[in-house]
Amino acid sequence: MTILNRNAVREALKVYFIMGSPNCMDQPTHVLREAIEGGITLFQFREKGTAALTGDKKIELAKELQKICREYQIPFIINDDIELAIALHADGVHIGQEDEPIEEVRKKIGFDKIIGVSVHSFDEAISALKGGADYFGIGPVFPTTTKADAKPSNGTKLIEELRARGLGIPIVGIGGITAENAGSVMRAGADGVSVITAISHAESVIEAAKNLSNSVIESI
Ligand code: FQP
Ligand code: MG
Repeated sequence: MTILNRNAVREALKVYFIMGSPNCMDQPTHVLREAIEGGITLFQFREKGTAALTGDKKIELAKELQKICREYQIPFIINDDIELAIALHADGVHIGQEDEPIEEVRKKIGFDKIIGVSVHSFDEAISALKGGADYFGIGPVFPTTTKADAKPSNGTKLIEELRARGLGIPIVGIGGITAENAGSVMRAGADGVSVITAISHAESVIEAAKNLSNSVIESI
């Protein structure tokens, strides 16, 4: 667990936007600015999939997006790439079950950074908690086509189970979330919702972020 305030992490998770260049219909820097103007509260740089940038180009884009986040004081999280997160002094990393073990990641990035972990079961949740996770990403709550290796959607069952069993860790739902169904994820016990497509593929990124943000706020 970081030395950062758990409730600050909880607050930041409300409207969590994830993207990389393959998700954007416009320049990623422009998409991020619009999403922030629309009310996102946290950003994850996930440069993955077909035509993803690598090497210096990936680093360059990460720096540009981080600069925008700093300008607006939105925490900047990096998906998977621990070395990049360390090099850029990112605010944290997000890791899944197939990524580096959380204990190793914590040793590398230190206690002043956020570590988010994808969990799909009660057992994975307990292991991640023991490893000092700062938040869980739980999904896919609804069907998604964004991630080729996504597991079948399981609704909000696991979120409800973890809350029923007394876990207070910040939780964000992910997978197929829209302004229409975000309320149900929040009512299941999540602290926020995470999206790629609902914002990045919207005709108006700013309006999409506003709509999602309004749904989340109205559900609290
Ligand atoms: N939850 C979240 C968050 N972010 C993610 N990137 C994932 C889940 C998925 O490693 P993972 O993590 O299973 O797959 P990938 O590295 O392809 O994204 F909680 F932040 F919303
Ligand atoms: Mg991963």
